[in-house]
Amino acid sequence: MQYRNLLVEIKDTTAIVTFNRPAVLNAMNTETVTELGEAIAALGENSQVRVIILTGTGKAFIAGADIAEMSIKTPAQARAYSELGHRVMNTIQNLKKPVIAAVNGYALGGGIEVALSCDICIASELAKFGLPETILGVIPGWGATQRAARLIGTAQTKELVFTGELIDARKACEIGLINRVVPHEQLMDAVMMLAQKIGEQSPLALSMAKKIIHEGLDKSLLEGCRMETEVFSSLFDSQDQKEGMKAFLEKRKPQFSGR
Ligand code: DAK
Repeated sequence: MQYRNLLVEIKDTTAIVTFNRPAVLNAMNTETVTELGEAIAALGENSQVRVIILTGTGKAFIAGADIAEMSIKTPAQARAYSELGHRVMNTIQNLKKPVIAAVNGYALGGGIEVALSCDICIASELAKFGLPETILGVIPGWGATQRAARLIGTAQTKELVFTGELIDARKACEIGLINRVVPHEQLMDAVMMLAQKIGEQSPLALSMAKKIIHEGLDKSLLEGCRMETEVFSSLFDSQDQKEGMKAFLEKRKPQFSGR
């Protein structure tokens, strides 16, 4: 796959998508957002790929939406831009495969929004997070007001949005925005190891777990637990359940087909 603003590499069962506009700290213009949606959809269909990692070239993960491009938008164009971003973030969130953000540097505005749409976020100790939209006279437009509020609560989200201040990776971890902080030079090794571990699990079980964790957020506890029972029992009709339990009893590693 060839893109102008992304590098895509597949190693074994893990795909690495790297935002690659270092001259503007990987700021996302319309073309980059479009390419991200296309790359994620294609990797979702690629049967070799079990886990996807998103990361950035240079000192940024993503320094936000491209302000130069955004500055001249009309309200109608801004709406289309916001809707495009939402479609792409939803593609990541609804993908049947786990997506990990490996945040190597600045994750600002739209950069946090990409990380928030991923399933797990691991950051370098040099990473910085922030939602600086209000100083630009706008609000986050690709889901941060909604996803961050659900993940870290309204108080922490309001502080990030209202002040626009950058926080370091440790603070981001403390407030639950990310999973873990690692030394900068160990970031990709740590994330690759995590991806490999996840890649060994049943792809079908992973996709169903991801789906119901997200769907459960919009349900009552009782409805969510009922949904879990439905999915749990339906998996007993799958090859992955047969293989996983057989492999355990035969004291060997399972070979999952994802069906
Ligand atoms: N857009 C465009 N260019 C950017 C950029 C950005 N977001 N961030 C950095 N750059 C460019 C800089 O202009 C500079 O370009 P040159 O001057 O070299 O031509 C180059 O990248 C290097 O940046 P700096 O020289 O500034 O580097 P420093 O290390 O000094 O500072 C910084 C790094 C990350 C602190 C600083 O660059 C910075 O503050 N950047 C802006 C960060 C920011 O405000 N990001 C949030 C963008 S707002 C919506 C849809 C989406 C969104 C909102 C609404 N709707 C449609 C409603 C999303 C909004 C955002 O993401």
